[in-house]
Amino acid sequence: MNLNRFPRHALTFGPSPIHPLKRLSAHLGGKVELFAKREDCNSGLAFGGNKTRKLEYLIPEALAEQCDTLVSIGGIQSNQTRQVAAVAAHLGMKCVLVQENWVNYSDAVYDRVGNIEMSRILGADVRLDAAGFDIGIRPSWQQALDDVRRAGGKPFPIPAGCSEHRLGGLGFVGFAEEVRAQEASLGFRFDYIVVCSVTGSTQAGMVVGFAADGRADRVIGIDASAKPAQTRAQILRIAQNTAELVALGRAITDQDVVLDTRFGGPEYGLPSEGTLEAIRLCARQEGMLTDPVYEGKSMHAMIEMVRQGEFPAGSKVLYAHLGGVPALNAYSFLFRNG
Ligand code: 1AC
Repeated sequence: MNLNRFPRHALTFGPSPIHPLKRLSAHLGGKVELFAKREDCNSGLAFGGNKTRKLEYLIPEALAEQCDTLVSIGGIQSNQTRQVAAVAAHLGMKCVLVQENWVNYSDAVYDRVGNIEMSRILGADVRLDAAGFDIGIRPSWQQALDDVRRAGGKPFPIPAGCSEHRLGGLGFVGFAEEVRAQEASLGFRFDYIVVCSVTGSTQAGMVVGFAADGRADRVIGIDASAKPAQTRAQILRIAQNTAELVALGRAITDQDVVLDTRFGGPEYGLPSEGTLEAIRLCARQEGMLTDPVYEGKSMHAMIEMVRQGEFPAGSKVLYAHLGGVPALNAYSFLFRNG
């Protein structure tokens, strides 16, 4: 496998930290050791997150092609679009963001605070669109690309979550390599890696990266799309393409993709009671914040799997914290009593 032949433009601080979740592990019975790898604090660019790691491999192409405008898409409270806006500002590029109405939820200021507020402050041209949730290629985004071209600009297309981009899986192949280096200094290997999945390239990259040491199916994806068939198909397709790109040396098959569909409901962007309980428990045991759209769902899954004894005693489980917390402000009503 060869990741080094792909140019990388540094946008992160370097390896994101790994630390134990000691109080949460003890609270859940102490039979399983939980750890977190903190992509939520991987960069100084508007709080960073998993997309910043992926963009490190897309940006060299944008620069080589002399594009002047990054064009991306997500929901109103998209983390992707906030991270693209920050990277555009950092590079002195323009940014157009399509924010579709992916979530059936509206706090009074849902379209004013959190991620979207930051994108506006970062100088992006933010365009609200009424279309509902869909992780595929969207007409609104293609329209935004055409608008930039018609105005004489050169757009660089960045699909939702960077996922449908040819290079979108590379960042998280690098994540696996980084974990291996960190394991060497920690002196142990993680038995499972828990990760939230919606548009697919985060898990796809990890599946390829951990396939290199036989752990592809130890990457436990937690669906947060509540449309798991589409998410699963996208993870598999991106993983297969990424495996070829990096010359993994073996094909990725359906058996390599583990996607737990129990925790994504009731809908994309809407938390269940379990999500909310997990957010509060993790915050109160560890001082670590998660959000109702992504990380609260994967945290709920990990907690429930420990409670149900689904990880063998003695397992070391790595929770990949992908970011997402800036959306919390948009859900203030849910937390009005803590
Ligand atoms: C859905 C891509 C996604 C975001 O934050 O916009 N994770």
